[in-house]
Amino acid sequence: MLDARPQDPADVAPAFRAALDRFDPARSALILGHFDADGLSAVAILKRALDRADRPTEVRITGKGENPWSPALRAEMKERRPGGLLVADLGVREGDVLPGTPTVLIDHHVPTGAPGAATVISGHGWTPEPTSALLAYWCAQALGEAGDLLWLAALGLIGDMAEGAGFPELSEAQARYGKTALRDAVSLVNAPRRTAQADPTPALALLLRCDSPKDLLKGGHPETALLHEAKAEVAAALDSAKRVAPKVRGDIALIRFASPCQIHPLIAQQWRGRLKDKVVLAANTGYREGWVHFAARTATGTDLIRFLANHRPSGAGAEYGSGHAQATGGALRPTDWNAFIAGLGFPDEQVPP
Ligand SMILES: [Mn+2]
Repeated sequence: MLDARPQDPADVAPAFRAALDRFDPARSALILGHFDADGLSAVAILKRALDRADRPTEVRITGKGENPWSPALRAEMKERRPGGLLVADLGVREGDVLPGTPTVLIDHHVPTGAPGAATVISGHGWTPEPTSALLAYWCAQALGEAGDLLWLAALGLIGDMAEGAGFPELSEAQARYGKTALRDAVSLVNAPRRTAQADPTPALALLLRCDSPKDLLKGGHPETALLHEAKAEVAAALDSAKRVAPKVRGDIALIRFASPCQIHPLIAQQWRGRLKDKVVLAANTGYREGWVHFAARTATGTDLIRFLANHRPSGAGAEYGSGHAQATGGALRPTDWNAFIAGLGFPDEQVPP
């Protein structure tokens, strides 16, 4: 089959335009997005661009442990009967998200399957690799002038650590809006999704309403205070998890703790710098009832997606081992966690089923 997916930035707007033309104009398009800075910024760009083009939209941000390919979310989407689906920063997985509904996947993670009839706008494998928000910004240009949304694309790039990647869009945004303001805005927008409640609503509201990072930080919006509270909650959780000593066996370092906050990626990232010759696993048994969530990072160059595939327990689902070769993780039921961690040489790290 002809692979018409965009191969460089200039291909993105035409591909997006062609996909939108297949949407049912009589019904709202549903925009789904990941709850981090890159995902939320991508959603805000798409919604603002579609609003201006007088195309009706609804937004659904995924919460803790949710993904569009799960039966629960699929049932919810089916109920909404959207005229089309825009799915941002949530991966490219096997099968149609909602069979029969025109779908665009805007993403940059390693694809884990063929997503049926969806239009795929993925920056995965490009050099440099655009994040979802930058791809969304290029998509928005298919609908008209979008220059005022550039700061949102920059938030996504900074949020996903693509600051040094060399995108001219980022340099331009930094010159226009200030490096510090952009970074501070990312830090605030990223905070709510890491809290126990994981409610991204105030962050998204600001991204939809503000006209610059300074407006977001200092515009007197009530949501800004909520983001500061979220940041304080996460900082406190991080503070106690930081004191947990890693257990090292062979090439693997395990840091295990229990917190309702999504701090396992931060802990893994932190130890990655200190244990440079290890695969670092940060496991959180308190994030979601009935699951062990973990983040994997390494400075060794090991392909972690392959590493996890080699150690995949039988019951692992779509939430296991996707993401990026150097930044991945997963969520496992206790039985699967127990098999997984024993297989890695930590039989004493089992959790009660
Ligand atoms: Mn992203």
